[in-house]
Amino acid sequence: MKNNYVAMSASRLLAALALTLLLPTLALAASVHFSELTIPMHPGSNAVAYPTILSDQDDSITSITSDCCTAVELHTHEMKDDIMRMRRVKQLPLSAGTAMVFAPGGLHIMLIGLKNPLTEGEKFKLTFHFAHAADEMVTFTATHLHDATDSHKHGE
Ligand SMILES: [Cu+2]
Repeated sequence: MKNNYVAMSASRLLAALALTLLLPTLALAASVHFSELTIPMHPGSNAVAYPTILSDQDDSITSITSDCCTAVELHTHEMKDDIMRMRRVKQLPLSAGTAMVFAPGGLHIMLIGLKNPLTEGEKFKLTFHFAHAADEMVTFTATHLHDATDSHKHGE
């Protein structure tokens, strides 16, 4: 049992090392990197995604398209008259080397009018369009979140 654990740690260390060695290569291969590609399970006909996006160059996201729903919009939140409201962001600037972090209560991608109800493990292909970089098709997966920290309302 103990030996097993040690062996697993060693292979994890090797995997981490391999990833570190690979990263510079990946950075050259693509100019925009995406992570946190999950869509929290959510009742209703809308869904949200909170990716992290890192661009190698100054750029901006001009639109996002998908055939999974009626529309895909970039939203942020702002306080107005003590009420938190969603505001649509038409164009999202990305600074070279600075990760754009989407998060509940802040920036989010909204999938409006899902064609089918959200099911766990379902894949969503979203195509990001940029001012400079080439279009990037990214796959998100619907995932059940165990902590209910998302108090964000996405009805209607
Ligand atoms: Cu929203």
